[in-house]
Amino acid sequence: MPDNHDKSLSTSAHTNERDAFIRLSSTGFQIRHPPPPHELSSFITPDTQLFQTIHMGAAVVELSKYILVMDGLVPKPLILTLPELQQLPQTSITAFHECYGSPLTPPTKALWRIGNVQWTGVRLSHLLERAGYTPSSSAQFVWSEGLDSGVFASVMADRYQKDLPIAKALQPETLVAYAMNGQPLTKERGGPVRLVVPGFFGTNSTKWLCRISVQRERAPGPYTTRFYNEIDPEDPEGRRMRPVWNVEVNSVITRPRPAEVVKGSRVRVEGWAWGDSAVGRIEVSYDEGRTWDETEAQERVEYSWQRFEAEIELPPGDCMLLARATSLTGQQQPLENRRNHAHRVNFSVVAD
Ligand SMILES: Nc1nc2c(c(=O)[nH]1)N[C@H]1C(S)=C(S)[C@@H](COP(=O)(O)O)O[C@H]1N2
Ligand SMILES: [Mo]
Repeated sequence: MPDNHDKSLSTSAHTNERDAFIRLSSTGFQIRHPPPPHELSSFITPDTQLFQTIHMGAAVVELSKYILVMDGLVPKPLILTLPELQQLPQTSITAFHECYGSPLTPPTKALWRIGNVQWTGVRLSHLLERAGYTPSSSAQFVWSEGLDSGVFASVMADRYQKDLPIAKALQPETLVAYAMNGQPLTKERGGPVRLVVPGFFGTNSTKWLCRISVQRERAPGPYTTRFYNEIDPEDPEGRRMRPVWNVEVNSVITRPRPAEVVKGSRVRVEGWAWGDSAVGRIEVSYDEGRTWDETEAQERVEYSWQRFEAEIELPPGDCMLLARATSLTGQQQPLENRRNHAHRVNFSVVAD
């Protein structure tokens, strides 16, 4: 008997992408915290060091039933099994990955939920093209949905649902990914398939991805309406809201470490800088920002974070070092009160 299983999955009108959902492996909000910045020493962050954020529980997915649906304002809706997706043109991209932090409290604290990894999958633009997408005034957003559901902050959601502006969905960096750092996505990472939106906050990279839909309006679910909108810091009246999409310029100091005792007066400073726009200049200060020493961040690889190094001359004694990055588009890290405010490290210098 020929095995029609895969075929019937791709053609049956009754196929429901949610049939692949088995259960949540645990329920409720779950964060796996990243190590402190000074332990993030490698350019590519290994999975063991990369933070995880899960709102309602990690979905356990039955691979043989897994399908990805693309529908909405496209002339030829798609249904793809995992093997079908994996046969499409494959792309890899190195990109920083950052969690916005809690959507419940104003983001004034730095969390350093940050890493830098390589994702592999298919360009979302390629899938849109296969579905016959053509620009129109009605196609404004691309919605993405995960197989997870449940309660977060007392709000019930029947699915994790996000949206992107169509222009970002069409960018070559936006991927439907099935691997990270060369390995298939684990269950906690959103396997078998997730969205990856380099340059945008992690919240937009829908895990356990099962449906992509081209739509006219923003998505109506709680993760785009109640959660993950913020006051636009550029509004002088501090009232206008904006979706949590583009990552603002940010940086961390990885050397010296907190409480390190550095010998000799020449102190080597190292760190990472990132943002939706690439970073150009990095400034470091050891006098609370009265004076700054300037250095250039290393060039960005695709959407990677960028290394910076500086050497500064310091007198013996206790020191508080500050670093702030400026993007090539002129955005600069604030010194305080925002989630991307300048990182500070306290250490001391002793004579050689
Ligand atoms: N389906 C689904 N996708 C999701 C989430 C989720 O809870 N459910 N969390 C989001 C958030 S807030 C972040 S920061 C990233 C985290 O991805 P990671 O756990 O692989 O680091 O996934 C995003 N995608
Ligand atoms: Mo997040």
